[in-house]
Amino acid sequence: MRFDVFTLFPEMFSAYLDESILKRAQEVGILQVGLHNIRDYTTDKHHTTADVPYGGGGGMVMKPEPIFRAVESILGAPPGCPVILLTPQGRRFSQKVAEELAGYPHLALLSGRYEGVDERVREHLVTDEISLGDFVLTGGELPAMAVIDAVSRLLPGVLGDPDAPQKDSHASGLLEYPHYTRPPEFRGWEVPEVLRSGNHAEIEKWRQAQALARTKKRRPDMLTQPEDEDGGEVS
Ligand code: 4GX
Repeated sequence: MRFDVFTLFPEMFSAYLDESILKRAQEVGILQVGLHNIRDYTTDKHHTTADVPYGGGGGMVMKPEPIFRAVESILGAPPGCPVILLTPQGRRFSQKVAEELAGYPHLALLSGRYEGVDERVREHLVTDEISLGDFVLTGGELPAMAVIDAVSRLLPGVLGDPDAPQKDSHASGLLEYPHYTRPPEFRGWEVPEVLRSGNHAEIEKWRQAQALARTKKRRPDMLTQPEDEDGGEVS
């Protein structure tokens, strides 16, 4: 699968993508990420990427020309893949959305800064808008990285255990049960006896009960609303 990211800060992505699981996914060729600096697609002397808003009100808005030039020179006109804008006004990102996106061979991600992008970019270039959640970030780079991460780990061969994505909390519809590792006692706090019993049927029963109790307490919405009908507020 390939992602092409359009951003004013491509360097922000490298530290995250060039470590651990996503690094290996790129090395073995399961994942490709192209990072494109929108500033490289300006044509004016000062490499202007943003300007003041029509109608006033302060702040800056990203200009349409460099964004169209960048996306169309990499992906063609019209682009042959979804072009996703990261914005608090988008549909809420979730495991279900990650699964949907993992079905595409190629995605473009557009990370905005300032007050956002000129509306003509949304209307005539962007095909989907995704929000990481109802909070305000300084830019769309972190949400783009979250999308790349959550989608990439679903691709066959990225995780060591091929069943891992099906075992995920949210894929199962329940929060995860508690995890323990050695030592069996730490500062007087013991690992539950059942986990050390070797009785795998009992262990499975305990884990399911724990997952259900935890979900009831922390995320009752996950039990009443199937998958992820968020019904939440919109910014
Ligand atoms: N989930 N932000 C984007 C600038 C912007 C605004 C509108 C395009 C359109 C965010 C989030 C988020 C802040 C990133 C505003 N770009 N993005 N930025 N939450 O808060 O996705």
